Amino acid sequence: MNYADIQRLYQLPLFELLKQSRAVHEAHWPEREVQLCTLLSIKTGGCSEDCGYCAQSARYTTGVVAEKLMAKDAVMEKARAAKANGSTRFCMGAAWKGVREGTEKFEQVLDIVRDVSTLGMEVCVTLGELGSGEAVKLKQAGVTAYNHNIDTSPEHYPNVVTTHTFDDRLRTIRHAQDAGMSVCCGGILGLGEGVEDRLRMLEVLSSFNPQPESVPINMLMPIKGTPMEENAQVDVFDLVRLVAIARIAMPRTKVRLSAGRYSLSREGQALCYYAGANSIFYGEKLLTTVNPRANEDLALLRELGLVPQSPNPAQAAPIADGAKPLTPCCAS
Ligand code: SAM
Ligand code: DTB
Ligand code: SF4
Repeated sequence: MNYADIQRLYQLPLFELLKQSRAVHEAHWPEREVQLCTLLSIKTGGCSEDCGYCAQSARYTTGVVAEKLMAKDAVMEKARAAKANGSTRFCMGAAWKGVREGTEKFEQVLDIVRDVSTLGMEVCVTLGELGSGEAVKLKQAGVTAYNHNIDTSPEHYPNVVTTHTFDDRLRTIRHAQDAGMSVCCGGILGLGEGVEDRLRMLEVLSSFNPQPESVPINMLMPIKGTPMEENAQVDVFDLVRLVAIARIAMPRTKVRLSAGRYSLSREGQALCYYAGANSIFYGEKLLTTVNPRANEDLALLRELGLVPQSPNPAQAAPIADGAKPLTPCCAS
């Protein structure tokens, strides 16, 4: 969807926007289902990158202590618990700039993925930059989705991160898609961006071919010690509008309420579900920060008449539309 159309949606009276997003949601999704995804940080802290929002960058003193890659048995224990608690997706995050074939750490990750993929959940990893070879290996090991966010607009990105570029992010996304993985790609609200950056971010995401299988919408968790610790909180109606526009611009994409849900009221979350959000990170910890308690999330879903999605591990990655250009991957 182009910028002008997205902007027109943004300018609609809120209830008119919600009417449209609800109609798109009802036409494409089982109305009551919400996917529960569990996150696990398998390698925490000590990251070389300078992402201005991140607790795990080694450039800032945030109180996060750098740890080694978790052992496979410990990861499997968490993955089994996630499944037992009703999650249908297990997402493993690592605080790395990226991974390279032939390194010990990459082989260890592949080994972990092979085992986790036997449990019958969707397997998502977020490991930073990938080349085409790494993407193929991850797919073969059993990864169903790769999470790599564009985080904001291309114009605002250099104000947030200087150690890699927006084009680097696009390149990794293309490698993941070319290898046949689904792509989970979204962003963060609250990075000091303007409305136009938020809408540009949705324009870029919706221009992907294929569109992302899922779009996480994070609100900044302000981390003490980072350059963004004092950023203003995101307004709930801005979040709801963004969710609604994402639903309309990417009808078949799961829209995942991500970081920042801890500070959203139950009513705020209900509006997001109504607007088209159909997935959440579930469990009381994200990577390093807090998330609502599982029993509170389940209680809210019950109260709203929503139900956790049933497992669907065989889900195929979205297919590109042959008549359109593929996800942009920049010059080189
Ligand atoms: N290093 C990998 C990368 O950058 O893609 C994977 C881990 S990174 C922590 C994954 C995503 O978490 C980021 O792209 C960002 O969208 C989100 N994130 C990290 N810190 C956050 C924060 N303080 N508030 C909200 N979202 C955050
Ligand atoms: C995403 O978009 N959000 C998740 C997941 N993908 C990896 C991570 C949120 C992290 C929030 C900050 C933290 O816990 O450190
Ligand atoms: Fe590193 Fe990812 Fe955090 Fe950036 S967002 S500092 S790449 S862990």
